[in-house]
Amino acid sequence: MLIALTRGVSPTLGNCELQELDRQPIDIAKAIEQHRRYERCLEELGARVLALPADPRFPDGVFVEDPALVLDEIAVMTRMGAASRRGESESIATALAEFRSLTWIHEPGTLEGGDVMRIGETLYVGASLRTNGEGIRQLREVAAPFGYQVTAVPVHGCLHLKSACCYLGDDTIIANRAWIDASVLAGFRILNIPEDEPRSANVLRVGDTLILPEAFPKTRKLLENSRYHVRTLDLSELAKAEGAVTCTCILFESATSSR
Ligand code: CIR
Repeated sequence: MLIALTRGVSPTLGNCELQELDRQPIDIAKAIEQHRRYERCLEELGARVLALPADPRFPDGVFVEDPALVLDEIAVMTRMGAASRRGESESIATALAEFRSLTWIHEPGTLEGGDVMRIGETLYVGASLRTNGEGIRQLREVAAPFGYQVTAVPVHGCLHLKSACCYLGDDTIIANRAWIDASVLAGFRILNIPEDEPRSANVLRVGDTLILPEAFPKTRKLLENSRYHVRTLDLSELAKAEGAVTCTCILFESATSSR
């Protein structure tokens, strides 16, 4: 069964970490409603939503993608580059321990789940301000016994690798080439996002559907013209916290599998 692990929106979301954006007031009630619709969308697409309660201690707790990377065989608990967020890991670890054995990234390594784009047995990992070389090295070490290769991708001008590119399946990646050197992705078909929608490369595939914020109509058209089935959601308040569609859940099959 496909599980989507989520966490409710913290009432303190307005104090979130920000890297590339200026702070704007966030309407918490609206953020909660938008997040609820996001969870409903995941359910409609066939996922069982496992929702952790909001935790006022952690403004960014809703962005559950960053504290963990769930592979088919194990879960890697990351050590987030944003120190204010590290306390989020405990409850995520407890939830994931029901499904996978856990392994942890240790100091001085840092790694955030938003920096990891998995394509088959390759983990592309953003070398960003949140993920350092030691975090990438440790991930390579823990993932290698299960047959994964790790390829580092320098990221500039955005928060995470998956702010710059996401895998859509069928050897296709949607990307903002201004933020990554796309030469490491040679061999894939690259869909270039429209220049005036630079934050639209963060797209979440669930089954055969792509979820995209409704703020990106040109990107929607691009995807639909490429024959993808797209669902859009209003995520305006989470976007002010530098979040988008992949960062707000961890999607994984409940059973472990070895490949
Ligand atoms: C942060 O800066 O950590 C949060 N405000 C946003 C995290 C978004 N995470 C993601 O895209 N994977």
